[in-house]
Amino acid sequence: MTSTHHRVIVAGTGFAGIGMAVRLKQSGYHDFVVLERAEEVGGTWRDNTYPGCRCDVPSHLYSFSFAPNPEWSSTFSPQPEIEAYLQKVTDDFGVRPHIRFGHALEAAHWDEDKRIWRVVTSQGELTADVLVSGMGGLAEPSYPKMPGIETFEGAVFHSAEWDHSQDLSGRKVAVIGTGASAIQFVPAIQPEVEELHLFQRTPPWVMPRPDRQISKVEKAIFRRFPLAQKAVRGGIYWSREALVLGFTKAPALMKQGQRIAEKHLERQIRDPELRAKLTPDFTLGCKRVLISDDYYPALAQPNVEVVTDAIREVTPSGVITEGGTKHEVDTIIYGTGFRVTDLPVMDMLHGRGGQTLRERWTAGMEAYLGTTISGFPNFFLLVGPNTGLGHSSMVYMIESQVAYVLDAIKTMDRNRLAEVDVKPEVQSQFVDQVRSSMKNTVWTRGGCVSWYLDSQGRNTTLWPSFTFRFRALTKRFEPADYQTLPM
Ligand code: N01
Repeated sequence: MTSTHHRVIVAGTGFAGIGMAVRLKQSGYHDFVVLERAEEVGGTWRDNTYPGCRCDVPSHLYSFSFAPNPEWSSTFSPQPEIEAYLQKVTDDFGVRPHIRFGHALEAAHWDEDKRIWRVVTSQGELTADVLVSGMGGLAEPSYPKMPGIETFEGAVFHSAEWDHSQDLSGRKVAVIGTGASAIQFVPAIQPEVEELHLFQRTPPWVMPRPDRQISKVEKAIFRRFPLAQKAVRGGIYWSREALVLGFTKAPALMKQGQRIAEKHLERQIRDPELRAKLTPDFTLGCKRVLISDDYYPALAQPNVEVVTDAIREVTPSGVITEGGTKHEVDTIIYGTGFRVTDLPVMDMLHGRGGQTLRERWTAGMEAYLGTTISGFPNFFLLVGPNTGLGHSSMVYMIESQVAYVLDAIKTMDRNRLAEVDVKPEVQSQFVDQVRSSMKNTVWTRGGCVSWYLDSQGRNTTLWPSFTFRFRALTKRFEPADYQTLPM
């Protein structure tokens, strides 16, 4: 009979879950399972299949350090390539046999007596000494609440759940939202739809996209000389780290960036009225800076209308704005982002005394090093609070966290520890430092409301400093930071 108890359970198979699984296996751990609710790996890169979906971070950096890919086709890889990369890493590093597909994590309870996690999945219960969440921060689509939406008689779907059965040619489409997803799918669908009504609440800053195909010669060099690819990766990494200075310390640098974005808009949009609608009124960097060369040109096409009036209600055949204008449409597409500060895992996880993460986080999401939460022993949260980035590759942050978790598990083995629970004062001190470095940054003072902020206006999502600093902090698991209990 297969054992239902494991040393480690990892939930999710995006970059975080796969990265964790590979590093566990490489370190000689074999008694671990990875839960995946879907039937294939990939996380957000499996789910987001909207037309035009691609990465806005160069792929040489947006990949695992242990699995460089000399075959990336262009600077910013399209979604199918990234999804295929994650599948290949899964197979190349032999972690597929550890994955339980079709197993959705539904709840996890800390068993104080046995000092194990009781994990309830859609296929039954499993237990583990250590639980690692790799369920992601951009996994659950966020739907806006619009009066009357249930009466709409046409097709409705979200960018993260694209309905490929819908043929959009000749359709009258309402797109709601103008974030990173919408600016990619709007130019992709604009040529085929009859009318596109783009409902914009806040115009984003859009920079030119310096994309290009990677030549056969370059690929051959990367294959033959992995160090060359490493050097390119290093170059991209350091140029992006320099942006942190701009985001946090040097407004003059951000002004320079703003001028580039203004020129980009000016060059691509000739109509002053449309240009005015598309001009942001907040400081660059306050929201995620977007990159596109085809978004503005698509908006200048005659079948597109940019609607800046707020939405009042939805009727069976369209959308009515506050000003009373009715937009007759037969399809509504949400590009409204994700539940970032309202993660479903908050209700699933029950720590000491049965307390849920939501109850623990009444004063906002927080974790020591973005990874461990006092009252939730032996639990590690990848892509946790304040580990997100607006400027660089999340894979770098994930690898830092994975190394930390691995060191924690090794330390538990070495010191024969049954339980590690971060000390509340260690967590508070860390969170205080993060919060104080958030003061006077563009994210809180830039004059915008973004998904980086929670409902109280706290930035509980981004890492406010250099990523190499995060790596240094997560380099070693320090048992003195934790309340520990022996086996
Ligand atoms: O979502 P978003 P996204 N009524 O939250 C609007 C990553 N990503 O899916 O700005 C009307 O950015 C909202 O308006 P406002 C990346 O990290 C990466 O586009 O809040 N409008 C906004 O315009 C990104 O940041 C890639 O005023 C409403 C939009 O919907 C993150 O995913 C590609 C509304 C939501 O924008 C999320 O991007 C794509 C309402 N009730 C995404 N509610 C890469 O290339 C929301 N909006 C790696």
